[in-house]
Amino acid sequence: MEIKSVEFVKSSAHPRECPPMDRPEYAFIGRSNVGKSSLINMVVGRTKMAKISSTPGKTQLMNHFEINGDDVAVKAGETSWYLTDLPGFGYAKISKSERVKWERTSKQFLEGRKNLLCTMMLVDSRLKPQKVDLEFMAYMGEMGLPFVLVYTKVDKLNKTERAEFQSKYETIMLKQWQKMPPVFITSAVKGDGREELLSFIESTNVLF
Ligand SMILES: Nc1nc2c(ncn2[C@@H]2O[C@H](COP(=O)(O)OP(=O)(O)OP(=O)(O)O)[C@@H](O)[C@H]2O)c(=O)[nH]1
Ligand SMILES: [Mg+2]
Repeated sequence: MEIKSVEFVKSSAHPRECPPMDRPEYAFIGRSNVGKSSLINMVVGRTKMAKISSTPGKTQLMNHFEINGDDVAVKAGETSWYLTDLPGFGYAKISKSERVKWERTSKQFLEGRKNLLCTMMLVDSRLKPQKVDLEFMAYMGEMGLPFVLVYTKVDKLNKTERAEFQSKYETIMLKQWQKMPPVFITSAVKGDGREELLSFIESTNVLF
């Protein structure tokens, strides 16, 4: 699928402020600093759509981006869709009340957003499987929320390290799951995984 247009729609503090649920949506979720905003920029082919920072906790609101907006999409005979950048979790320096608020808002968003076809669960390929990530996937599984697993920053690993990471992650996942969810191996720096993510989205859009 070609990205013909990208437009920032709005930032929302609460699910009820989010744009209408009138088209397919994909949300990027994961720990602070995992690379959600960077990956969104890489996928849409813009360097500065979603704000990036080396300080964790940069994205505090839910940011909706409209891809191939109606005019363009209608012409091409495709649907327009949303990419959503969600605030990161698991940042050690935030207060307990902030953490509780994040969890409540995110869960309300995920459970109430009927047009959300899939959540992209990002995990950092430089770290060993993190408890909060595994717990969050368990929650999505219990709620029946579809998700895929996205390994980020693979440009930091060599070929052997990548293979090791994948096999370790799979071993841990398979203790909790009967089978692996779809996996995407990505680098926002090198562009790895872009085509794969876009073709996944294209084939999922038809389910809407
Ligand atoms: N080497 C490398 N660095 C990356 C990659 N993706 C992101 N980064 C870096 O990781 C840091 C965090 O990236 P962000 O995209 O802001 O992460 P985020 O998940 O949106 O973070 P929050 O908004 O704080 O939750 C930045 O310094 C990025 O430049 C990648 O694929 N490779
Ligand atoms: Mg961000």
